[in-house]
Amino acid sequence: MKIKQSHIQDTNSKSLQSHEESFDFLADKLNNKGVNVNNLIAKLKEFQVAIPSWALGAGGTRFGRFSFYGEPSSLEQKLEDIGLLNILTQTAGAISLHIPWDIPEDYNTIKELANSLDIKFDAVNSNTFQDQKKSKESYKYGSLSNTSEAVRQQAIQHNIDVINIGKKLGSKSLTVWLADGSCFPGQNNFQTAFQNTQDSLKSIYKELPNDWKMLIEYKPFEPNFYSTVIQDWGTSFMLADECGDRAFSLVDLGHHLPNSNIEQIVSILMLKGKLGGFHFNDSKYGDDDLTVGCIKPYALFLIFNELVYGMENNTRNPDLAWMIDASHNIKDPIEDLIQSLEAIQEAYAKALLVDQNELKMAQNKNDVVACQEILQNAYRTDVRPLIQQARFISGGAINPLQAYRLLNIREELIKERGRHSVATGL
Ligand code: AOS
Ligand code: ZN
Ligand code: ZN
Repeated sequence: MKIKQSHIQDTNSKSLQSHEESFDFLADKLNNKGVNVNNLIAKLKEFQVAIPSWALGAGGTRFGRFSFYGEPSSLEQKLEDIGLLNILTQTAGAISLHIPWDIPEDYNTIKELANSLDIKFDAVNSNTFQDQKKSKESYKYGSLSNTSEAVRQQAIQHNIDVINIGKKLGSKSLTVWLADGSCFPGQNNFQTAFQNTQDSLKSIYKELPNDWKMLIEYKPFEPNFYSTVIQDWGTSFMLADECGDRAFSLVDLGHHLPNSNIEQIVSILMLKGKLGGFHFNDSKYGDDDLTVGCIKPYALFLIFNELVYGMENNTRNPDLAWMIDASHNIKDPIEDLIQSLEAIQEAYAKALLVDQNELKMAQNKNDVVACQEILQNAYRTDVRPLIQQARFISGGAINPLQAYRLLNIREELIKERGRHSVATGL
């Protein structure tokens, strides 16, 4: 299914007048405060978030999965869904492929399709957390950390294969998320598991093209519930540092123990030039993979405040690979992604409103109350008209969720794909 520009314009015409009124009101207020609104909008327009190839179908838990009608059942259809999301939001201009769930059958067709939809190939993700049918060795007791050399070699080779697939598509980074760890005390020697992982990552890094990055994701628990080899940002940092200049840490918002100060982690990684990637989601208990901003929007804003500061001040930190890593157990995946993209942009826009000079002055005077006011004034600003304006002038929908429903997109997808199509993924 394709949405025509005229369809978007039709839906926009319904809300254009009220949008213009709210935008003009906010722009005037911000201009009076000395904010350069055009700059802000240009930054919002530029900000693109990759959609993982496993996020277009219904998610699930270990208790089951409720499928969603009209799911994409091929990589082509997944790209088409991201194309729809991108034309509505103008912020989803990239796909992050998962290997082996989404290996292209015909590279040229996939590249041409992505090109026609204005979608780039972001990081490619390896999978050594599941056994594949044809695999000789099993990852039951770990992959890159395994005590068996043969298992480690298989996992290393898989990562190299993933790099080679990414090279054919124009990706420039490999994301490694390792499920390795142990379920019971005594099961693993922590030092051996760490050392094996370090050596395996170095072997993969050796095969990394010069213009590529390796992103090392950390996570405290799940699927292992006693220990995880790459459990936290410090471990990921050590491993990346040992591998070399093109290896970085990747922060997934759901991969922290309750009450961790994620904004501080982000800040220090950027200071050291070692933050390479970011997975967005929200959570209440663990790695819940909920819609971005649905539980802790203020925490997200504080994280963005550090990201904005880092992007402006830590010039040796590379451009970040942004990705949504959420699941949509009971929602229409496309609607959920629209909500996540909106929350990301909101947090980003609010962080851009923080007057960093004023904040620094208040910090230097130890004026704690003023510091809090500066942050909270930015957070309490309703920035939605700015985001809508950025989308509108890029050709997107003023209100993407409303447009998605008015254009009956899910109904059309069900007509095309039926009610029982199933997407590959978790
Ligand atoms: C797992 O918890 C991680 O968040 C991964 O980033 C990702 O969801 C997984 O690698 C799927 O490929
Ligand atoms: Zn993740
Ligand atoms: Zn996760």
